[in-house]
Amino acid sequence: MKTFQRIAVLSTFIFTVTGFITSPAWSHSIETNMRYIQIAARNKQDRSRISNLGVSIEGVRSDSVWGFASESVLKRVQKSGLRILGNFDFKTGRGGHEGAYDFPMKDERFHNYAETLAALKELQSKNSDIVTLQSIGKTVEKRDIMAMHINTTPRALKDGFSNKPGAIFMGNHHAREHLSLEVPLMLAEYLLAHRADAQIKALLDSRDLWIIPMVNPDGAEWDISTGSYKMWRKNRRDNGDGTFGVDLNRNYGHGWGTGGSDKDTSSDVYMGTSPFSEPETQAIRDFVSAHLNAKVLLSFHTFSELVLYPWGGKNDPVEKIEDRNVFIKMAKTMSGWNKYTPEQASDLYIASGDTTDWAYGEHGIFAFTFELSPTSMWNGGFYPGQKIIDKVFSDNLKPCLYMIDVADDPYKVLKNSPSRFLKNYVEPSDGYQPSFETQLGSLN
Ligand code: 0X9
Ligand code: ZN
Repeated sequence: MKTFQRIAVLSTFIFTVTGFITSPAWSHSIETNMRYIQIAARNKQDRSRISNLGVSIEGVRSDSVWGFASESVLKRVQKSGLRILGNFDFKTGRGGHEGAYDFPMKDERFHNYAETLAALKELQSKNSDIVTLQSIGKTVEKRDIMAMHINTTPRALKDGFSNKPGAIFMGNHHAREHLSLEVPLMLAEYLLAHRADAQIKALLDSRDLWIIPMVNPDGAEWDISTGSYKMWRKNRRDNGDGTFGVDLNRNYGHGWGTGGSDKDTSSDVYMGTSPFSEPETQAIRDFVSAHLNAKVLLSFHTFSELVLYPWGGKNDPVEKIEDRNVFIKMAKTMSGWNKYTPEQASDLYIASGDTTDWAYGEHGIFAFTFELSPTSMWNGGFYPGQKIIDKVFSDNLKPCLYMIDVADDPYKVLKNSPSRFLKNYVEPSDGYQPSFETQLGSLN
């Protein structure tokens, strides 16, 4: 496009969409203090109200709008009581913490930090008899790392501790792996939406569940901070040498720094200055160490469609044969549902300092990494688009329920010990058979 055409088109665009036609200061406003803000809005009445306050609405989503606001318009919106979800400095690309950033419109179903908090809060308030939310620590940039606790015993819920067998699910250690947040969040939604169904009720009644969907909110927000993805992986530690970020999945303290991680601060697999140097991994360490009723743990990552188990930091197989057999049996069983490839993590590549090596190595927790869909970079890689979300969740629902089911005694997967959640359970001939194959068959 020729320059003059570009100017003509641009000014038509600005005059049309910003509503500053009558304002002599419009260009000045845009140059200086114009904010690009996101405001909660569910219907056209909400949108009209926002527009009447002087916001030029540029993007409409099902739950919110994005638009430009000058300083004075912003003040008006703040006074109005409308919920501001994002507040973005259009000129510098920098925003305040909460919800300053967002996904491109085509991926609006993905949850940014503010939306994740809102979704968790909504689930909690609708199920306040069995759900609490707590911050398990702050990130480098002082965001809360939120954990959802689901437990049907009021006392356990109040204390934050339980003697029921526990299962821990987490996501989004790596910033750009946004799908790894959606799956545990949807798991929470699913469990709570089906809490009255006999089998889910039996699981909820007898287990202590923790869901930490967003371990690395700083990184995830950074990845979406400009409206186009940055391919960011690490947290947002200022390394003090012009580089940023530590790879949280190289920062755990079991076999830290013994391979597949880097001392070079600019590396995407930078291990940090010491084991657990990062507040995010400290938060997970302290949380898990305080909840050793947890017998299983699942850390979601993307992508490649894999079910991985320790060790990841060395080639040796898990030394205790019984444990090794549990890992293999569980991995194979879960792969039967999601059709991913089960393997020891180091078969993929050696990487020391990951979550699952630490959880198993320090606490004997049967800890798995799932590398969710897609299969490859050519099929979307880290940014496969929102269309994939529902399928990936339904592929992984049964594996998640199975993890919860076996949390009472993971060794039962090696025995002829039927799940007590099964109504029409048929004694298997060859070890533990997961209870959900027939019970939840209709979910597919
Ligand atoms: O490298 C990682 O941290 C994980 N893959 S990802 O593409 N999501 O970054 C895999 C971790 C598996 N563990 C080991 N191979 N140790
Ligand atoms: Zn990852």
